Amino acid sequence: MSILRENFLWGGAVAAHQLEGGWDQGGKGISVADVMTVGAHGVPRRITDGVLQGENYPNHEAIDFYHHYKEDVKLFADLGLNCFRTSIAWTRIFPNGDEVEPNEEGLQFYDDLFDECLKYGIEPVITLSHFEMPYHLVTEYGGWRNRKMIDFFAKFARVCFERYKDKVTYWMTFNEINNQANYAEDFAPFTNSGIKYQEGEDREKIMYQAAHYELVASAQAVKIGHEINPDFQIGCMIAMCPIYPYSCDPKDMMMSVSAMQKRYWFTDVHVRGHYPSFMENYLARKGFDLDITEQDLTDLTHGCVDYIGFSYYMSFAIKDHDKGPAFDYDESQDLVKNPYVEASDWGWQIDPLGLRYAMNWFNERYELPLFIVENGFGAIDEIEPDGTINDQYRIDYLKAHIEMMKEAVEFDGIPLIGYTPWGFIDLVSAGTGEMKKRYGFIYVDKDNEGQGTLKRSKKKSFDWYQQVIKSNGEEL
Ligand code: BGP
Repeated sequence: MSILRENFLWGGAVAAHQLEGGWDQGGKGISVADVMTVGAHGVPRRITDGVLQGENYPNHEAIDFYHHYKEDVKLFADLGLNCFRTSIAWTRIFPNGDEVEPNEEGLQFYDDLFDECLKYGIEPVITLSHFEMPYHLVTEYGGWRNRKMIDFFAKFARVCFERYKDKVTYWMTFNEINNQANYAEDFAPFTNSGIKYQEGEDREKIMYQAAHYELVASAQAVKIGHEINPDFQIGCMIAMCPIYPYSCDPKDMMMSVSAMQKRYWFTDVHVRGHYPSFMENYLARKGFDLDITEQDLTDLTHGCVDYIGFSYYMSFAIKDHDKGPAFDYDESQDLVKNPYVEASDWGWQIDPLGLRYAMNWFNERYELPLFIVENGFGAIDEIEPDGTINDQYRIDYLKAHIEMMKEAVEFDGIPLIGYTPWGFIDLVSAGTGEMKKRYGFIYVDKDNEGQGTLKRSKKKSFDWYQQVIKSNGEEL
């Protein structure tokens, strides 16, 4: 008997702009992802003023899933997946974002893709907005700093829900909506909200305004979705990196509470339909006079999510730096290295037990079903002379995390819907824009310079994950 439920969703996760390619095909418009720079090792990506990157720009072709999806879905079936998490590129449906009518060719592409999945018993799990809003909405409206975005998003959501109402049950509104809490850097806010900051602007205030509009848009989408199909399960998607206190000094402990509030209040609004008290006080204390209407507050109460989707890659630790009673969290100053865990080549602190901790944190706070929609190990894979890829490090990482996920179910009684490891087929990294940081069980022959045959092959982890699924998580 498996610890996990009978119909547990075993899948893999990707996002449209990181694997589809075909960036200018089928009537697709330009998205923010098409105009980002490629970051180097350890250097985050930057935004541009709409400069389309060079011919070999990784996500323009990506792994060309747009043309290879039939052969790929067949491989996914061979792997044994019963679900496939991807996103719908907003720019395939509304190329500019503000059109009256959607683009039929884009809608048809996802119809065909979902049909192909369903043919093999693979259920599509869909994120509506995964770091790729139409770039036109940025230049014309300033992205999510503009209230008009709510209507554009709600319309996009309605069109998708209506079109795919019989093919998709599990949806998510905004990928890692809380990433933009890291407003100091350019990458996270831009990808999430299409916001480019001007010199001298109060970034934090703008971020909270944008986040508010997104949360209202998400709530409206949830309501629309439930009206279209009451069986829909519509979740939020939170980037979860638990922030531990560095020590048992009460000040570190309180700092950790405060930091968790500042990063995860988005979940409070998604789940409970209203702002938590600490956030109301914080906004007032800062003097942020946001555009929040009575109607917005009503909308929030009518659009609570059905489950919590989250990504989990790493944990953080935090130290109080004599902040006084406010414990205002500043990521760049207050996060410290955790001496108890190792880090990946990209400095991501590897902490399997943190997954069980995170699941407990969500469960105690919200008592909603959880769905682990991203988890994985980014590494540079070496090809052996015989062509094989022996990615034991990836297996080790995932095995350790699945063990903790099972403990959370077995010992803590946490309701868990499924598990979809990130980038199970190699794709373009979101954080760096490169190909060389790989997560896949399926290797794709393409390098950082955009060269390669695009041939797919199985890594060692492919057979391992196949066995994990077959045994419903018993054989790790
Ligand atoms: C998450 C994103 C994904 C993804 C993943 C890995 O934050 O939702 O889009 O790419 O992280 O990150 P990276 O690609 O930077 O290694």
